[in-house]
Amino acid sequence: MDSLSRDDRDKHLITRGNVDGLVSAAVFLSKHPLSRVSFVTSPRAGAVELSKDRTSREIYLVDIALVPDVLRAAEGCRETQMVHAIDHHPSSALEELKGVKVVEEGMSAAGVLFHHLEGSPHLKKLVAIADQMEYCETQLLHDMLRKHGMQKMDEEAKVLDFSWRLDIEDDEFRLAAARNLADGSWPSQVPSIKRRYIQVVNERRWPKAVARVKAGLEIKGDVAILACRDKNRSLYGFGTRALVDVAYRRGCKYAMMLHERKDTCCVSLRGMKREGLDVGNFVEGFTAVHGMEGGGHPTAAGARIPVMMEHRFMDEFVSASFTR
Ligand SMILES: [Mn+2]
Repeated sequence: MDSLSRDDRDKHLITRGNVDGLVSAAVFLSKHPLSRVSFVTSPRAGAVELSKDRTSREIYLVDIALVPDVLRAAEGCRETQMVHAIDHHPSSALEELKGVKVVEEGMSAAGVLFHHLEGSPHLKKLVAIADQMEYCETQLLHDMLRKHGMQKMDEEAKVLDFSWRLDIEDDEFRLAAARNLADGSWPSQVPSIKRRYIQVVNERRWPKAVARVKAGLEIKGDVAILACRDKNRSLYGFGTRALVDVAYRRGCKYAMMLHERKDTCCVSLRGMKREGLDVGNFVEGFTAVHGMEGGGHPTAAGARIPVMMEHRFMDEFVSASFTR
């Protein structure tokens, strides 16, 4: 019963709730079946999970940007705890983190974790799905496309991506799904994943989300901007993915989604061009001056700002993006 050693419970994975995060969790659980897994929607939420954990000996942050909150939470860890930062985005804050740091660009975060943990070959197809969803043309993806065919890979990526969007808050589902995927199944072979996928398709959520984006989209320079009213918040679960899809087709290089909630405005930013403006840096700089908080990766970031600052944020981002 080696795999049931208590050592397993000493490990904690903190990652995102998207396909890259789900595959990361499957890779991790395949190595450490009894470990804890937390799915988070933002680096800040990751910092909260990290600061609540004072017992795990090894904590893996996978695809979590090292924003100040995260660094602070890591500093609060006990001497006996080791933080591993595994990412596919470079970060200047990396030096400030004590612990194990592995950053590899050009592949999914799940891919970085897979190589780092020397994951089992039966998970290659899943990691390839994560690479594909993250627009990374890796050798592994190439090999899996050759082995299984483009259509199969596309279908399976879509099944997994649609499934978690049925109920974006349902982390129980994510954990169960990752456990099932850990033994090497295709997403469509896992009944709970397949069922959710079919429901999302039947409810026509993707075309509805795209239509809603198209109806509300505003384009300024290279930036596609969508301001959501409260009830539209999640765009049927497709959120920034639907916005990025429409923005990309219209030739935009950046996408910005805003939702106002009372006197706070939540902003999500995406960059569709790798060599463009670093949106994480931009957000960090803006929120350092105007409050309240924000940060992220070069191509994906988020912030909470006072509603009064919304227009200023838009204008400053649009002009910053012009110069690039
Ligand atoms: Mn990422």
